[in-house]
Amino acid sequence: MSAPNKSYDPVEVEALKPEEIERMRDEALAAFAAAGDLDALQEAKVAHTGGASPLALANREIGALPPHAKAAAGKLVGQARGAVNKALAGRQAELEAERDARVLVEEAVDVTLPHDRVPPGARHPLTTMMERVADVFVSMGYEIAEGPEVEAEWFNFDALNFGPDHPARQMQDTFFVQGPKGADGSKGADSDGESGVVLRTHTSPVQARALLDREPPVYVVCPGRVYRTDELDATHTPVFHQIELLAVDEGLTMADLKGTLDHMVQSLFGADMKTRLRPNYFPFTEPSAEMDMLCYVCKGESVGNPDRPCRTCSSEGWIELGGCGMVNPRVLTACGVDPEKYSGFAFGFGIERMLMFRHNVEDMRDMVEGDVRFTRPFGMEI
Ligand code: FA5
Repeated sequence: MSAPNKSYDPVEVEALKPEEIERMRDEALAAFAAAGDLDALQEAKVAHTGGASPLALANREIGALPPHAKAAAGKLVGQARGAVNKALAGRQAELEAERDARVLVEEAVDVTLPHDRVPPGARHPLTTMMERVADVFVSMGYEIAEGPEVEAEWFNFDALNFGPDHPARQMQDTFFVQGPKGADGSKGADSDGESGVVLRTHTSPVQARALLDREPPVYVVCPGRVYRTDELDATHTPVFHQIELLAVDEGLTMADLKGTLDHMVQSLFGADMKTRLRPNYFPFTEPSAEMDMLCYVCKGESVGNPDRPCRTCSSEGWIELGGCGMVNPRVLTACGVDPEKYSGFAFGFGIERMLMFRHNVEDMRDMVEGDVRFTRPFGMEI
């Protein structure tokens, strides 16, 4: 800043000469106009409006002027600074608008591009099928019951009236679980069946568990995974799923079993469906039956009709579903239920087989190989 002066004219102060102020203003306006982007404008702003800019320095000179000269000089500098700030704001708005327009173009989203390259997961159709069947019974008031897959031989066989020499107990049907080794490293009770522990071969042991856990009346549905030493082929797998139903109450008869089976197939396959029973044998039901349902595709019309063959039932009119019967009184007794007072019915069937005929799956191996090309057509139900 110049030294205080009392008498001289502001035009004699170099920085406050009108042509100097004009030059400073014009230089600022030119710098703003030349700024090509917001960064360049920011630099020009600091240079021409900041504390060390020519106009700011000129403004400081005013303080040293004699009072009579301050107003005119202040007006001159103020007008220049006003013009500079106005130009700055205008250019700022222009550059921001340009940037916004550019971003809209550069960051545009092509909504026609393929999406979901990583498809969401979904439950396996076997799980969905099993829950769909269980839901039929849950809606009738049945309770879901579960049991362990590594099961005591007693629950899997003895409680269900399998005799000690029943062929199902043999190693060619049942996976026995090796017992723990002895403390001295000796071989533990092993696959000769001595461990008394098996991978359950059916869901029927849950019947015994449910009866021991509850007081009658008992109405339970038991979905779950089971194991048998079957080879993997088009119609068998060593690990598969069953769903079991057990009802124990006073006065239950075969008619209740038949009505329940009919209700199940009607809920799953349509109102005009029905079931039929054929005599069979299971140690834990007496009498026992094999249950078939009417073929839901041809409704029996393909039988003896070569013009209308049916792939689903091989033109037999009926599809085999599983086993059923009235709970053997010996099972009730083994589970602490009085067979004089209570009776019950039970049935069980394979979910894989149901998925096969319901969806025309020709090879059970497709269900276990985990290829999404098999599961995808079932939809992405979660
Ligand atoms: C039983 O397992 C009885 N526990 C069913 C039962 C329950 C009868 C309650 C009476 C009362 P079975 O061994 O037939 O029965 O098997 C039932 C179903 O499991 C068969 O109809 C079939 O659909 C399915 N299944 C059996 N073995 C296999 C296998 N290796 N792979 C796929 N499904 C199988």
